[in-house]
Amino acid sequence: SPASTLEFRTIDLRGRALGLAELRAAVPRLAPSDGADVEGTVRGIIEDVRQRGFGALSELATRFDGVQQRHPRVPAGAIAAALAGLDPAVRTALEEAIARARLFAFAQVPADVTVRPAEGATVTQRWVPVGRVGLYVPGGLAVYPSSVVMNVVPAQAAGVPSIALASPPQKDNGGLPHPTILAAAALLGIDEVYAVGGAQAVAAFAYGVPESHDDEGRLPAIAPVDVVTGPGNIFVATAKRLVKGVVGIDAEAGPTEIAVLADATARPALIAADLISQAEHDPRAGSVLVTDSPALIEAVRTELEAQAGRTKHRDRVLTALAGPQSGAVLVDTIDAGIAVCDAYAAEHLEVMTADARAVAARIRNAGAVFVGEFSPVSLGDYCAGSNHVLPTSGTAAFSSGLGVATFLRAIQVVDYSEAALGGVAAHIRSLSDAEDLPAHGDAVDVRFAQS
Ligand code: HSO
Ligand code: ZN
Repeated sequence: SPASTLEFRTIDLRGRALGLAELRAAVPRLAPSDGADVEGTVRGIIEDVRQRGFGALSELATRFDGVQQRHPRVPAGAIAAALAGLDPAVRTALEEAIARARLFAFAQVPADVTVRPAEGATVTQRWVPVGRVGLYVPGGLAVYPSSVVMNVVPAQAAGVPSIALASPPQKDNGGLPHPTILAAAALLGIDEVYAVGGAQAVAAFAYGVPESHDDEGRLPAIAPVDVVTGPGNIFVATAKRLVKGVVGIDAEAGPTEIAVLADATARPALIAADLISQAEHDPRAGSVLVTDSPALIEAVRTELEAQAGRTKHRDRVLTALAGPQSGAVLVDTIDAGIAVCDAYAAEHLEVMTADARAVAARIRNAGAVFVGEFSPVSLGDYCAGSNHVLPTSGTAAFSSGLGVATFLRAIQVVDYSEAALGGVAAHIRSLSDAEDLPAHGDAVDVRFAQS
């Protein structure tokens, strides 16, 4: 039941010297749901798509989306029409978002490196993009053209030659995906779009759908992809987990999170606005304030009460703020606050302290850090140039947000001359004998045997 008045708990860690494990247990966070309950259903859908191809996709579109569909490929004309119908202000904003995201993504493309361990010997790390990517774009409550930008731009900057997009068919849009999604695809130059939702889209991308024929003629194939990215509900997340290994996937995104590390100099109205902005996504979203100032907590609480009362998605926001995944964490010092933030490893961390830049530089675990009062998370969600697909649920401790690297592999290229191989032949012999794999040494020695 949605909360009607503000609840936002305080966790008081003052006077307690907690280690990392204790801090991780103390910070507000939902226990991750592993999707075990929907796994059976999702397995069934994946198998069905693998075995019956377009027949299965068509039946699932009727069952889950309420649309009749012969083939899910969105016609080029429909994509062009969606762009023509896009609000000009949204178009201009998306174009600016794309330009800034491209600036950052193209700058990330890593250079190949070559070392020369000896005369006549080189070892190279050569970066190669994956051949094909499938991007899933949800179509339910959350229709995010900005997420199309954030997924497509790094794949294009990486040089991925083939990018396909799937998004659920909409009953009230003639069985096409949401027009804003189609328009964003058009702006990015993506013309391969499928009206397929949920686990079936992930299955179609992972295994491909072979060409087939029906009474009306040919049903062209969907080629399998190498990497599936994009957010989605529990069915999509479970499907991605199940096809992982067959294809690469981006991180399994949990509910979005914001942490704000602030001292008494911060402006409570800004902190409250930013906590609400991410709580707006999802009743399970996490909004966390970490501070050494009890007075700030009270002031933020007052602001949350006032601002939440007049925000559009009030019920969702109040539910998120009241949840065990949200609250204020009170610490003795900003140094202790940094330790709390590193233990929490937020998807988004805002730093609003007297010397925000210096504090931000000391943060080790976060998906993205937003420095000072003019760098809110909303900026990063749309127009900063940074990517908004970021590690959630503490996974920022070991993983990174979406970027060019998501779509690249490093191939190691070994190129030795005869003399260079001769220079290490005795070492290879010693090591192969030590591992009781003498044929390894033989494979080198045979090259130097007189015949
Ligand atoms: N804050 C979300 C991304 C988003 N916000 C999309 C608005 N649209 C997760 O980083
Ligand atoms: Zn957001």
